Amino acid sequence: MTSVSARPGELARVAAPAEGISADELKLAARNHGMPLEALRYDITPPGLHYLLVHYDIPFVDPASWRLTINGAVERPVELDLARLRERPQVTHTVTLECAGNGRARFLPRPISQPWLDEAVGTAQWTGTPLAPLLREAGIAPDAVDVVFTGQDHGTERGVEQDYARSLSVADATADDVLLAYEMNGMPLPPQHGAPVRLIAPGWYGMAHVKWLREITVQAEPFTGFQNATAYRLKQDADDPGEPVTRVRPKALLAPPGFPDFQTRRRIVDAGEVALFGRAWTGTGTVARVEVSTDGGASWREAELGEQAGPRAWRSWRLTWHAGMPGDYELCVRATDDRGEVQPAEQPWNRQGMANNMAQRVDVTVR
Ligand SMILES: Nc1nc2c(c(=O)[nH]1)N[C@H]1C(S)=C(S)[C@@H](COP(=O)(O)O)O[C@H]1N2
Ligand SMILES: [Mo]
Repeated sequence: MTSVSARPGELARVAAPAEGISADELKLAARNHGMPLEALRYDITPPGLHYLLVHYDIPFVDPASWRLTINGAVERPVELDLARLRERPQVTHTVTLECAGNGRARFLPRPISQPWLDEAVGTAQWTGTPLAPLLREAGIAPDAVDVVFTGQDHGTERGVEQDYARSLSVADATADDVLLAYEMNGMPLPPQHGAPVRLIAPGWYGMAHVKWLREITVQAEPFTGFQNATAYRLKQDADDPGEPVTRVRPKALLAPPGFPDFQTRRRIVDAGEVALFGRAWTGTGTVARVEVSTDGGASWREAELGEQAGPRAWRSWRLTWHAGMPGDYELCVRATDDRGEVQPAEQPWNRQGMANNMAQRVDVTVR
């Protein structure tokens, strides 16, 4: 793990060619769990099965003394407690969240950080109050450009001590579907998911959905904090400022068919008709198609698409596989969005292991 003596702004380390997962990475992986992929079966991810990503510690926040301040380039700064926030108009959005680092451990060489494979995803019903009317009441200054969301959690990251903070542009922060959420699946937010209040920015990768929110600052200058300027960027090398990571790229996942081998997670199915089921999502537009290959990508069959609970929620897909000859197979799944963006077979590499939406591969033995 990076030490506190790291040079501020230093890049994440990249693993040497044969370097395995270290105890430091295992510490991260044991804290930040993924969604077991069999939970793709549920429209709404049941409590505890939603993936979890916490950069520092889960802060202990007393909901009775919690306050949210809205300040900076506004005409009338606002301070709200939880009761006043709950009195405001209430809406619920069903939203699929995916960590921008999902798929990081599949890059070669492997950027060292939380080593996700495919499982950093989940879908919840988020209830809260829309942010845009609150910001309008505060009176956004005409020259404002960014809105910074700051959490209560504190730590150091690559030598930079900070409270977790991320910004959105004024336009993105005032989109109709952006919420200050205080409930998840009809219950008060659990501690690990941002209690008592978090931001929900539907369609954005996970890092934008700031948990344990304590302050919203409107700025007339672009935000240059660590999580925007350094961390969540698509970089090639140490000197590359990189492009920002923003909205979720299209992705499909297969709920694991048959049953698993304990050690390898290889799937075992009986020859004959195998019902394949999964989910697909995207942060922009809609999922137009899901395809499955059982021959290593040589040929593809189109799955049947199901319903989705909201514009930014995953949708189900299904396909019957006629598994004939016993033997080992590699199943491959890919989504295409309504603009024709297809999940790639191989993801172009980036230095911090971000936004990897290469097509999932699942090892299956037909017996
Ligand atoms: N305050 C704060 N907000 C945060 C984080 C964090 O570490 N601190 N992690 C972010 C990241 S990287 C992700 S992927 C999502 C994860 O949300 P979840 O744990 O509710 O699934 O929260 C985001 N919001
Ligand atoms: Mo994340």
